[in-house]
Amino acid sequence: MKIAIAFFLVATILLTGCYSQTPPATSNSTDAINAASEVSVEISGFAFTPSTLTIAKGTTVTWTQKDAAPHTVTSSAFDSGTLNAGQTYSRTFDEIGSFDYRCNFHQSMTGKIIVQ
Ligand SMILES: [Cu+2]
Repeated sequence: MKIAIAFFLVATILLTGCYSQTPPATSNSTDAINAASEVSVEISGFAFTPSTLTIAKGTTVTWTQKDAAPHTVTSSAFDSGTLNAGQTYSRTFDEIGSFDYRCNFHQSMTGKIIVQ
């Protein structure tokens, strides 16, 4: 009987070890995309953070303006208008594609939304 119990314990430990070493099947395919249904981009220090954002179709992105200077979120497909400190702009991306955007006032401020 002791041998049976010992065998059971060893088998359990071996099985547990195997499972813990198996990586999740989706680890490689999902790390680049933000899978949340609502994602935030911060505008501060004259930059968009993150500057490149990959999202799923149907995701709403909200930009929050934290600089004292006014900024815009502007592309050929959308335009926030002037955002002063504390203001936000949201857009839901229902189309697959790549959207480059910039601030109308500061040419160095650029960002990109990739919709998959
Ligand atoms: Cu700006």
